[in-house]
Amino acid sequence: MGYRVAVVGATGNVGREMLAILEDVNFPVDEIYAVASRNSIGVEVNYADKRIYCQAIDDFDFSKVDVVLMSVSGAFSKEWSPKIGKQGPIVIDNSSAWRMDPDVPLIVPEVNPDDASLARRKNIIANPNCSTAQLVVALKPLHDAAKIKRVVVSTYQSVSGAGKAGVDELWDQTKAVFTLGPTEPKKFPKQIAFNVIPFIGSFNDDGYTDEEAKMWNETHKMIDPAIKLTVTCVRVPVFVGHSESVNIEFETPLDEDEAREILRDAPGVLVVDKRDDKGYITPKEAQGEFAVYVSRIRNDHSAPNCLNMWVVSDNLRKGAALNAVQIAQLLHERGMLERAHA
Ligand code: 11C
Repeated sequence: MGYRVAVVGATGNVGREMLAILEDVNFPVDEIYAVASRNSIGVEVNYADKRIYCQAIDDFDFSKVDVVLMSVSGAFSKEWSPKIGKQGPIVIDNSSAWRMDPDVPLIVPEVNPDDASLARRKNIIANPNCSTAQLVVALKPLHDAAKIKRVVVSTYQSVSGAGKAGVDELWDQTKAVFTLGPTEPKKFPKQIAFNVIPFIGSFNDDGYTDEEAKMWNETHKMIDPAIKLTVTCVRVPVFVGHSESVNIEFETPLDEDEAREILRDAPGVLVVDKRDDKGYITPKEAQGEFAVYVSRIRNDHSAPNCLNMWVVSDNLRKGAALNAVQIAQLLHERGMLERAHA
């Protein structure tokens, strides 16, 4: 026996990935519904070998489902997640709206699965920002081994993090450079084709961006508020896959060999770390995969108890849809979606 599942925002990049991954991981589904805004009524999406047609969120009866996977804007989620949660299902929300709410668990199943016990407080669970999700999967096992004091991260984030409009802009600008000349930027503040942009999200008063602040706030909530982080988020002309250069300072000694062994045993991590051309992972290879890849693990010769590493993952998967589905699996394993069986 399975569950009744609704995917809200089913026509977007992440919504479609959610439907694909539910099938890939054989999540026990009895009934599946695609839900979206009124503009998408009747739009067809695929689940397994079926076509399903989007229903409008305003008319949808959420009391008939057990779990909702939600991929919508923060403002939309602020309005809708509590309304849906009050009707009974647990909402697993991919937006930034609820992540720092003390009554909403923020979960990466490999990192803090026990926080799922708080899910019924509001019937909402938050999925972290894509760049945080892959970072914490790699940091947690190292923190357990040698207590992390400080992390310095620079990200190289793909345009799909900014949704379909981001993907379209890179595609259009890349073509235009060879034909009509560069087009005016719309989604990104500057030309992204053949360029990099050291700015994602919006500026905070201290000069950091909200994307950068999400990475330390969410890491504090999921792993340990004592870890100091400093972050620079950069958009790069890559379609899918976020990369991160990560420097870690530990309280106690941990060398590159020990870190490699710990990460080889860590859930969700795949270490690809040899000193040859095939011995490290780029976003192109991570696209469509489930793992968080760690490569280029090196002792930092400039400071004691410090390591460098390179962390890459598919931002639409571990950074969004896969993590959401893994949360649903966690709830299933812990008997927290029992309504379907009542
Ligand atoms: C990006 N990480 O790459 C952002 C997108 O808080 O869920 C995700 C924003 C969020 O643009």
